[in-house]
Amino acid sequence: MLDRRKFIRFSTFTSFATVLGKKLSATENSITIKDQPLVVSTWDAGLRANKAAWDVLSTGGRALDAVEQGVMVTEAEHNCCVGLNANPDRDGFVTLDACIMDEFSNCGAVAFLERIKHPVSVARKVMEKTPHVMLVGEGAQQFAVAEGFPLEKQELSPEAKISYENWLKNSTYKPPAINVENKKDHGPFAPFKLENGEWNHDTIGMVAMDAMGNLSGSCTTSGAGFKMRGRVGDSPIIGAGLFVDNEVGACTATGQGEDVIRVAGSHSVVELMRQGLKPEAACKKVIERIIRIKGKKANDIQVGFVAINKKGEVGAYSIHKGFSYALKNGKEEKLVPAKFMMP
Ligand code: SD4
Repeated sequence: MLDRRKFIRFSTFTSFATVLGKKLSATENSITIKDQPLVVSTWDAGLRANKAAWDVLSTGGRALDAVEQGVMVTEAEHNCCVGLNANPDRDGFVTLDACIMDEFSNCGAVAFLERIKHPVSVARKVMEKTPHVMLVGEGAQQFAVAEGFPLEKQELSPEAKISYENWLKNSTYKPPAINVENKKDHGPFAPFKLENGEWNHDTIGMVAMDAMGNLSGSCTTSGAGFKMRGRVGDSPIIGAGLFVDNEVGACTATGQGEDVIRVAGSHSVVELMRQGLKPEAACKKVIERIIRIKGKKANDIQVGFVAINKKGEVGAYSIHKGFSYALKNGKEEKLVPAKFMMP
């Protein structure tokens, strides 16, 4: 039988759950609405992704569901660098990387995954249904199919076909250039500036806080365009492309994955927040660390971080001008240019 204290707590829980119209999976101790829900994600595609995340957050859903639903929007779009419609590797195959992490430090990832439309959802299945954190390549694909994900056709989207044919004319695999004015000259690593002067987005990373104040994050990408076959970047690496610590904050990264991995980027940002730095200051410190390591080569790469802390404060920083993040909460919805170290 329930004692009175337990009964009160239980009924508080159930009425809250009923008000929100959702089955809540959080423990009864965390049933306090102390924070407004919030979602941030990388680049302008984040604006559309945030809307789907907000549908979950604004109805009392879990941040984990929000960050999955959110980036699935981008995975299904036609763009250069996320999902099956993105640019292929140098052998002409689209290979995808993704990860997800929740408020309990559960995490799952897939890398070098082919012919599956929603890698982030496979990453979530890895987290929930296996004793592992990461599956790659053929094994990841087998697992996805066993879990009921359809195997899509192996074909390039019309846009990717054109990009790949253009790339094949020179097949350059030069170091990435950031200050280029058109697609033709860009190195294998996005982001790059379009002819209309806008920056193309690539990877989408998303971090969110739900109405319980719980944090989760996701990250999904096709990685670097025209990369070596088998290359995996930071995006599916927990601690590099994404890190969540429900006591402290969450961070995700975009840009040249090799240099994010080198400094365990997202984890480093969260650890700096743990030491008391605000999100922007923490992101800046890790960007400075990358620049210190790279020296002059930092001119040629872009890396950006965006982070939130447990208070719902948001911050971002990038090496170069041009990185922006999308933010949505109960009051506003906007694209915010990140501060940067170099023009
Ligand atoms: C990668 N970080 O695979 C990804 C790509 C990216 O901006 O975010 N580019 O390295």
